[in-house]
Amino acid sequence: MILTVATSPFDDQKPGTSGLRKKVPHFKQPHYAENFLQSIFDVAERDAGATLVIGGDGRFFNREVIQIAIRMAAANGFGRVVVGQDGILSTPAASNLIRKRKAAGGIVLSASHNPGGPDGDFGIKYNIANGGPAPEAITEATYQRSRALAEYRISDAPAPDLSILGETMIEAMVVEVVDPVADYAELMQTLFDFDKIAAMIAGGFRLEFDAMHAVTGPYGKAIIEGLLGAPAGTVVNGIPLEDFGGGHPDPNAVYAADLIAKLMDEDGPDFGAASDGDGDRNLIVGKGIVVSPSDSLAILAANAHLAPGYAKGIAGIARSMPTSQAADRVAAKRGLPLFETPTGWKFFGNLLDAGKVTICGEESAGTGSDHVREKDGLWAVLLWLNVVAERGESVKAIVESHWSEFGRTFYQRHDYEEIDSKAAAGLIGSLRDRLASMSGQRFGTLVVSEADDFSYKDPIDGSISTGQGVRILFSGGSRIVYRLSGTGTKGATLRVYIERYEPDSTRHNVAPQEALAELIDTADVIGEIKKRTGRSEPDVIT
Ligand code: G16
Repeated sequence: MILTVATSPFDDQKPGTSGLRKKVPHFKQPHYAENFLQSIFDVAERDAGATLVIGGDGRFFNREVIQIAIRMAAANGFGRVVVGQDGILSTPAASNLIRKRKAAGGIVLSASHNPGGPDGDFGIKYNIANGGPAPEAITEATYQRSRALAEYRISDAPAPDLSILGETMIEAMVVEVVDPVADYAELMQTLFDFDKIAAMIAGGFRLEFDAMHAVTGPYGKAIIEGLLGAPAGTVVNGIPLEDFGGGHPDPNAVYAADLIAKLMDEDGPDFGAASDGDGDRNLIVGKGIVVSPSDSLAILAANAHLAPGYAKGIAGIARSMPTSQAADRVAAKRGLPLFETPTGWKFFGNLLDAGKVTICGEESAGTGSDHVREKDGLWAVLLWLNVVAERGESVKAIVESHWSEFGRTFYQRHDYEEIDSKAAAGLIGSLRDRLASMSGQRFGTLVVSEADDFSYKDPIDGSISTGQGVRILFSGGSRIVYRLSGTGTKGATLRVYIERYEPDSTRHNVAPQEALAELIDTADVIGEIKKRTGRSEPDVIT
């Protein structure tokens, strides 16, 4: 029976950079998840009997909300739900299924790289029919709907057992439980030269993939150990756990320190990689070198044609504004269009749909292509492996030859986490107030050439997004960018992005901290970070 349940609106269901993310206890409030799901169903466009894809990264509370989502989908006119076995789907695999099944959209349950567990984070994201995150117009409409919601609809029938593959019914809706890996693995085989990579591995190339006890464990095992024939044990932390084993499933220098240490050892593997909670981020480490995400985007864009799926070349490149300008230099040299978008994968969707770009990426460890409409961690790992196999060079050699061809863009992101929200707003507000007088000001050897608050007009649908981050540009191409994260769940996180271009290859062999020293000091002077936040050091540098 379909029930209509009376509810009261919550005032804090505004989606951030990527869906609604809150602490688990917050999500556990009565009606909280139901209200947000009903708000999505009320604004999401679909025909009667449409298909909905549902999956999540397996974190704590995933099972409960999947059951609720299925029972609500049955009460909201969907004809079929396609759900990953045990409720598991990586974010890129969900994107692929939405596209392949011509679904009206998908619900992805994840808080990405944020920690999980009873006091950890949880999230709900809605993806549209192209497989990508809902654009701002839809997330805003969802928020407005959530503020006025008075009731939601749900079936009182229990959702089916999600451990069994196959079809069952709930009300008039089919629930189809699918293997979470199969379609995704099939797609990867259309893009990359699996034989060539497998031959490289059989020839003694050693690799390690850290799934961080998150969703990519089964994907990594099936693809890297299964299809590519890497020895058992190549995928470490490969069993998805509800609390990620107590770890922080964020593939960066802090949380993937063990993997990085192995790659810095002469006797260690040749190639290391990691992915995050929901499988859309990636970390690439070569022997003796950690590849910065912005460099990875530029290098993959410059080499993608070496993989069969991109042999015809790429149409263009898109990067989020805070991502370094390394990719711009590839685009300029290769005569390709380059698009600079606000932070958030949702801004790439229209460009990909219109065929304007093939490769997209972000400084936040995300790279992807037009094969789905999400960033894709394993895809990046496989493209890197394909490039390494094709070039027959080490990761380090490939990175260094890229720098000598295009110049090196030194880059760091400094995160100040859980700072006071008012202090954070004050810092950004003060920067905005000073923008008009900034041009021409000198800080040591640095002269400000331009300063603005980034806004973006989508070239396809004309929508405008303002207030996307304060940019201070210096003559010579250096930059400092300040913005507040849209994915945190406690206080505010200030992100400061710092970059400097160095064309001279005799000066490439310097640590970023050293190459960026003057800009790092200047970031504090201009941003008044210590004074306003009381913090003398960032919590994380990536
Ligand atoms: C999400 C978005 C990304 C964004 C990242 C960081 O990634 O999909 O586009 O770059 O958050 O956003 P912020 O700087 O606002 O915290 P994920 O992997 O968390 O879904």
